[in-house]
Amino acid sequence: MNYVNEEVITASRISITNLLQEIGPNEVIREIVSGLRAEQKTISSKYFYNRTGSILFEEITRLEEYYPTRTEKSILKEIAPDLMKQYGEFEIIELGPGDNSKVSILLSAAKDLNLASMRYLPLDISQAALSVSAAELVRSYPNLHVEGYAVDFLSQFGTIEREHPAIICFFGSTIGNFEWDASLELLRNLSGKMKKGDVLLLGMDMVKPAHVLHAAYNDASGVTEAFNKNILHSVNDLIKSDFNTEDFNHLAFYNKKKSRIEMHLVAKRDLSIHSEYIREEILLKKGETIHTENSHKYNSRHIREIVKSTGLQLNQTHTDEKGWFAVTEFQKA
Ligand code: AVI
Repeated sequence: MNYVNEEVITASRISITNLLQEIGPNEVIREIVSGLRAEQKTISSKYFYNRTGSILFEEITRLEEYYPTRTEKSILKEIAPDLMKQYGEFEIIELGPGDNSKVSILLSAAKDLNLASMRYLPLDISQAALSVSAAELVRSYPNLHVEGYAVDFLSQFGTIEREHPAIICFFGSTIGNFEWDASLELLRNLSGKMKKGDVLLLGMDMVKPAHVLHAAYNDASGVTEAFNKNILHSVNDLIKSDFNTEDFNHLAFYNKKKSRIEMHLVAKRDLSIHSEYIREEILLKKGETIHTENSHKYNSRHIREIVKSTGLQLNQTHTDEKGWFAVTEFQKA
C-alpha cells in the first residue's frame, strides 16, 4: 500500500510533454543517401544512437582512455556547491540529458542547501528515456518537480514556456559534434531565446596532447570501433541497405588544423551497396572513407569567439587541473 502511495506522489511531480514534429522517413532516407553519394561520403553522427549505439556510448564513457565524462563530472562536483548557492532558485534546463549522472551532481548540491523546491526541465528527443529518468530522479529528490519535453532542442528550445530564470546545461561537449559554424549558429539561437540573467553551462572538451586524444577515440578494447561500425547497422535499418561492418576499418585521428577528432569508416575493398529505396547502387573504392563524426576540441580563442558571436557574457571557465575539459559559464546580460 505504501508503495502505491509513493508511486502516486512521485508521479504527481512529473510531467512529460511531447512537442516533437515527426520527421518523415523519406527525409531521413534522402539525407542518408545524399550523404553517401557526396564526394566525401558522410553519415550524420546523429545516426549513431540507435539502441545498440546508445549502450555502446554509455560503455565508452566508462573507458579508461575516454577522459571527458569523468573529468566533466569531477569539475561539476567541485563547482556545484557554489553554483547552487548562487543560482539555487533557478530552474535547471538540460539539453540532451542522457543518464541523470551530471544533473544529479547539481541536484545533490541543491538538496544539501535544503532548497524548498526545485524544477528540472530535461529536453530530449526520446520521450521514453525522459520518463525513465524522471521517475528515478523524483525518487531520489523529494523536493524535485520534473517537467520533461520531448523536443528537438536544436530547433524547439524557444517553444518551452517558462517564467523563472534558468541554468541551461549543455554537457558532454556534445556541442563539439557540430561543425564550428553550425555550433556558433546553435549557440546564437540559444542565446536569442535565453532571458536576462539566465546562465549557460557549456561542457567543452579542450585541446590537449594529440596522443591523449588519439587514445580516447582508439581505445584498446575496441568499444569505439564497435560504436563507429554500428552506425552501418543503424543505416541498414533506416534505408534497408546491405552494409557489412566486416568490410570496413575504424579510423579516428586528430585533425590539428580543424582542431577536431574525425572518425571515419574505411572500405577494405571495392564495394557496391544496395538499398531498397534507390535504383543505383552506392559505390565505394577500396580505401575510400565514410566520415561519421567530428568532435571539436577547444581553446580560449574559441571561447572568445563564442562570446563575440552570441553576445553572451563569459562569467567563468571551470577546468580540471590539467585543463583537459571545461565547464564554461556564460550569462545572458
Ligand atoms: C557525444 N560526443 C560528445 C562524443 C564525443 O566524444 O564526441 C561521442 C563519441 N564518439 C566517439 N567516442 C565518443
